[in-house]
Amino acid sequence: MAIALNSGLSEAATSNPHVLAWIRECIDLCQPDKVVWCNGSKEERQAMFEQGCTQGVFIRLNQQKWPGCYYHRSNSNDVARTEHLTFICTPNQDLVGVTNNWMNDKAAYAKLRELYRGSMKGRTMYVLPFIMGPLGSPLAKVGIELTDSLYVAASMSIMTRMGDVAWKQLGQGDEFTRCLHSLGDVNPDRRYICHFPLDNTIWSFGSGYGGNALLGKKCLALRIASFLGRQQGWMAEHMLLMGVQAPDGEKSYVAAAFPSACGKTNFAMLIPPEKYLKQGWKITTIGDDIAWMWADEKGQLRAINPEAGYFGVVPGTNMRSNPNAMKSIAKDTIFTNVALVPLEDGTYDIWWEDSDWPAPAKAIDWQGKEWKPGSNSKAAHPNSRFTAPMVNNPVLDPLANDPAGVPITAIIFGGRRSKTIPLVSQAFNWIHGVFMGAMLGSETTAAATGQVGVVRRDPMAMLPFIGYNIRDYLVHWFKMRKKMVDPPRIFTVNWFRKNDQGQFMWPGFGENMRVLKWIIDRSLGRAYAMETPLGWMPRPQDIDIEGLGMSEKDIAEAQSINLDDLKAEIMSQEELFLKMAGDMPKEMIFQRELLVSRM
Ligand code: GTP
Ligand code: SPV
Ligand code: MN
Repeated sequence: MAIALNSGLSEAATSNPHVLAWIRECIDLCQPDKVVWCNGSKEERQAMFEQGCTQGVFIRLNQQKWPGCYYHRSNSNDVARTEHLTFICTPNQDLVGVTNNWMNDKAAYAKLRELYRGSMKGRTMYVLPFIMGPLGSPLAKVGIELTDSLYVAASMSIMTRMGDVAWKQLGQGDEFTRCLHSLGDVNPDRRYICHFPLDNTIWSFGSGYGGNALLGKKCLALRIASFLGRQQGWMAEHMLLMGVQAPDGEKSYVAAAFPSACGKTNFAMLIPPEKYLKQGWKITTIGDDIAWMWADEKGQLRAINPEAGYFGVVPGTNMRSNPNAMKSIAKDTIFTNVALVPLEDGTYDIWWEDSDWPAPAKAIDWQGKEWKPGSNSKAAHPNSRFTAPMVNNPVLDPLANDPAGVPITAIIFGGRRSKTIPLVSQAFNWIHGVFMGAMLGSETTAAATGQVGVVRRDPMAMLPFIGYNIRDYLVHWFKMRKKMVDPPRIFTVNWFRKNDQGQFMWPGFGENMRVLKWIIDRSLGRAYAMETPLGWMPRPQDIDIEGLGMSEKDIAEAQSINLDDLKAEIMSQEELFLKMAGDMPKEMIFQRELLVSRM
């Protein structure tokens, strides 16, 4: 990091005229005191932490317990994605469809320009050149983020491949996503997350929170990328990617879309039950949040993870639920909005609900207020997050950096549904699978502001992330089928179904391996299933329950379909049909009819 004061472009790390012209414009608009060109090195990140500690952006954690780890507290009005302040900006509204907030692009530029004007006075502008995707991948994309947040700069250097690699891939070309970010005064009334897909541009103002501010993530790798993917014939999805290795060495790769805070990170790092470990089963992680997928020249769907780190939910993470996540966050990690625990030697520990440690006698909560056990509030924000480099993950898949990606055997959709939706079912075919994904419903979580726990339709777990018209998005899913010879089998799971006593009917986490095994076996044509209105489902005896502590009857209950509940579900699916009205692809209408006939 060029810490030395320098204004503007004298220390530019590139001679690319498009980059220089754009940065010059942004400097003129935002008027930072200085400009720092970042290279993404570990030394640079360390320098950012040091500087952040003196500026109050970071707090150094106890380095014996948390080596290389730092704490950051964001503004308490700024702790989750703000979907109502997120816009797709185009000349006409039809490009963005009925599920996105739209602004006319010219109007949006004009409005935000006034906010950016002088917003970096007295601040530093960090220039962050990054690549989304493994180096050399046909899908890898260059982005450059300009930000006045040291937290964003340090986080992006964990979450992306940053530095010279990006300048090299870009060369003298113009193909990069222009990402402009300013904290402004972190006022929700002046907060806008604007995407200009036609200009490959993102303007984010007034928020320092992850998905709103780390612009390589949801903004580029999902909203802009999904738009580009549709034009170029590939897919950007809100999916984890995992490897499943059988005892005989056979390796399968699975992609799974669950809405925000519905279990992707946990599933991607799953540790199989004892019995499976003894047999030699092994799960490895490619990615925990985003997948880019394309069909190769043989008609095989392949996927890469565009990210290089994990921005994961902290509460609930512990050695029982997710030991691999605990190991991933043991060093070189940023913790945002968990509770701080002052230690006697003047250093800080951290704590969160459902962690491995008993609640501390005294802590400072995510809002900076004193907290004691019995305080009527959470110490850590339910959407507090870790930012950890993926190289920390003990089960990182050897192909995680492979530019050729991994071949996908199965695609899984899953929501958080306390009622109605069974543990697992398989689509009859690709078109039915797309319908299943499009009808995905899930109870809202703390990952976005707004009410928590209400069921909403979240097509492919992409509702907040489709960067264009959902009509065209669904058609794109159907079209992708034509590029594939033997498409992945498609499944729906629900780890979150509850009984009448309000307890989870399925233990989840590592035990999800048992369902995953059936999914792999089905995909490879070697497991039994019975036909139901929802699709193919395992009989209770088709799910391995040895050592699980559940009976076949319990499985049957977790799998049961209540016709009245299902009718209500189908009625609530109608909502999306009405919303899309004449825009709903005919495949979807037919699938709905078929579902009703199967009832
Ligand atoms: P984002 O990062 O927001 O996209 O979330 P995610 O999909 O990666 O979700 P994550 O794995 O962080 O899990 C979110 C919450 O779901 C945590 O509180 C977990 O404890 C809980 N969870 C994850 N897997 C399971 C499961 O199999 N069963 C149950 N009951 N809870 C789970
Ligand atoms: C999500 O909300 O799906 C996340 C966290 O993965 S964020 O990066 O904020 O989008
Ligand atoms: Mn996510």
